[in-house]
Amino acid sequence: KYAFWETQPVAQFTEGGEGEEGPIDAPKTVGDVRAEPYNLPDSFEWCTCNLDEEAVAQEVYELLSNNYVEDDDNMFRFKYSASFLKWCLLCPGHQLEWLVGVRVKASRRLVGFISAIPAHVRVGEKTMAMVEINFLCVHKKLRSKRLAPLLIKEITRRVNKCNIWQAAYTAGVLLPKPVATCRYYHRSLNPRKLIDVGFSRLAPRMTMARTVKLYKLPDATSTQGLRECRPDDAPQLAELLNASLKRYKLAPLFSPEEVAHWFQNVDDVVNAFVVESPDTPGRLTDLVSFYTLPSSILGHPQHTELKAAYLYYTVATSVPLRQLVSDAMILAAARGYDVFNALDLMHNETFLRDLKFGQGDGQLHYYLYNWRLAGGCSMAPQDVGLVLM
Ligand code: NHW
Ligand code: EN5
Repeated sequence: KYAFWETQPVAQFTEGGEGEEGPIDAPKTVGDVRAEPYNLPDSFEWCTCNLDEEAVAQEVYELLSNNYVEDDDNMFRFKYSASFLKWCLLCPGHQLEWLVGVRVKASRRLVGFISAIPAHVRVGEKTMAMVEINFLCVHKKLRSKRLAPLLIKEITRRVNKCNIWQAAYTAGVLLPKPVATCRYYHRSLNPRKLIDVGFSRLAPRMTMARTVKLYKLPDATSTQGLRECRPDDAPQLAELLNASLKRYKLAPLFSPEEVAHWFQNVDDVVNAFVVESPDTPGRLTDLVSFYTLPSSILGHPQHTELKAAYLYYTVATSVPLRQLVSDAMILAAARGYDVFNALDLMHNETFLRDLKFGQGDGQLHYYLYNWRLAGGCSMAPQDVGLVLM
């Protein structure tokens, strides 16, 4: 069990409460890090995926569209758009050598990928320069050949070369050892389609007409002063957001430049809305944001794509969080989304029931690389203030 993960500096299932909070590996320097890439099987080669090149962005998009994460019943597969991948991976401070690909030598075909982006993440009292790892993918035809451990070791090497020793990542699968485990919740916006494609079911003793009525939303939002976030909001929004994230045990810290990047309005990629105080023009009091992640509907005769919004970061100071999220759902419904998703982290428990979210069948485990929590303990979903794409 876990032949690879047992060799890595991650908390193990077997350990008791002995460890101190802190790094798991003995401290190293950049000079200690292996200079050469890890050896791949003979027919493969490493590459750096420059997503600034449209053709390369398209290759990564196609690899993921055909081979990335599916639900437990293989009915849906995440379909991150090329523009989403560029937004996500070409963020402030990005390093092209952290967009690692594996190609077949003979054909140059891209068959593997993993990414890292820089972030400052606080765990308890300690804020560290880390990376966030995402989009690990091996082509379906090349599964179970131990390519994933090579991708992980190679990106670790490239990140260590930049003097970064910790990482955060999430996965639906159980690995040693989660720092937290969250649940997905789903709010139907287009119940007829969701039922048609098997994403949800008609509840017992409910008709389609009653279901459609149950999930119907108003046309207009209710929060006074709610407007699209603008680039010049970034400095004040960074203050507001960082202050709000202090409440959690695991949370990022955003620079104004990062806020300007992550909280933009780009159609079908990300949407961010702020509340500008109706009393004090220019003063920002609240934030609500969501990102767009469609899924392919596998093997359905009519429908091919599910359009999902995922709740991203929120800050509620002048109105209840439930009202901000309700307005975000109204805006998403008007923009043609089929479903609005959220995790049970941060303070999301305070609105899930009232806003008619239902628990999904998926989990999301949070992990840290080379960092142990005090006593090997994990935290509750409500202690998590970090959202990864
Ligand atoms: S989670 C989404 C991951 N991607 C997918 O699920 C896509 C569909 N699946 C695949 O493409 C978000 C393949 O099944 C993958 C595994 C590539 C997943 N994380 O090559 P082998 C992320 O991207 C372990 C980590 O034979 P395969 C986060 C597995 O337990 N490890 O399998 C990524 C086993 O190890 P074990 C995973 O099916 C975080 C080994 O891989 C994993 O052909 C990465 C088997 O390898 C997963 N999701 O390929 C870690 N799934 O110990 C970052 C399986 O059990 C760490 N495995 O023998 C930090 C690095 C940076 C540090 C910097 C300081
Ligand atoms: C790393 N950044 O399982 C991400 N999704 O619940 C990688 N279920 O959509 C980690 N199975 O419950 C990703 N409908 C881990 C998640 C992988 C994808 C996944 C789950 C999350 C999901 C849906 C569809 C299930 C289809 C059958 C689901 C029920 C919704 C229903 C709506 C009405 C009220 C009750 C619930």
